Amino acid sequence: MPNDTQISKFMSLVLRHAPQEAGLTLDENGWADLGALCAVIEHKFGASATDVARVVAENPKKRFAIEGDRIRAVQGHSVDIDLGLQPSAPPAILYHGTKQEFLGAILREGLTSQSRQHVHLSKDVETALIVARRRKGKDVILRVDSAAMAGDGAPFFLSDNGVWLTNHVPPRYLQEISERELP
Ligand code: HQG
Repeated sequence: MPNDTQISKFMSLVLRHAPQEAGLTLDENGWADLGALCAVIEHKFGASATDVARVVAENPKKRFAIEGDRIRAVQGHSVDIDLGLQPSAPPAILYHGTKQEFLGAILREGLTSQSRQHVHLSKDVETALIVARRRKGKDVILRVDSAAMAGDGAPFFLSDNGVWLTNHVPPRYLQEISERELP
């Protein structure tokens, strides 16, 4: 029996990046047909619709949303969809967890969305550290002056699972947090 993490990873792949891997299409807001996704998952993993519902409900980061007979990922897309999020006022400070190897480029160009639709920012240092630790190498945590950015007109969006999203963070709003300040 596959574990929930394998199913969840496959769902992230399909619903954020490559719906064609499951023969699915996403609508302009990122929704896919739940029944069709469950059929693919049943075929691939031998898991039922009940298993899919459990993966969605118990996902530690609440990555997916089900509405009636449709499902979508709540953030993290590389495919061009519109989550329909309304801009909202961010906390004064946000954080971004990354790696030392990217720091030079980030301080030159700012944070850019890379392969995703948005730059992802965390509400606290602890969450940013978890994001940073997904990759090998030395962790770097950046403090983002989101109050100043918002004051200068940059839009911020809060995803349904609590990730702050924006388009680009120019270097002047970034400051590296020194190691001794980290938890
Ligand atoms: C870096 C996970 C060079 C950026 C997490 C990051 C998050 C630059 C990497 C979500 C750069 C992109 C997203 C620049 C940014 N030059 N490197 N100018 N600007 N970078 O995975 O923020 O588990 O696309 O620092 O929890 O790491 O998928 O973004 O290291 O919320 O739900 O380029 O993914 O959520 O990597 O992570 P990513 P991220 P899930």
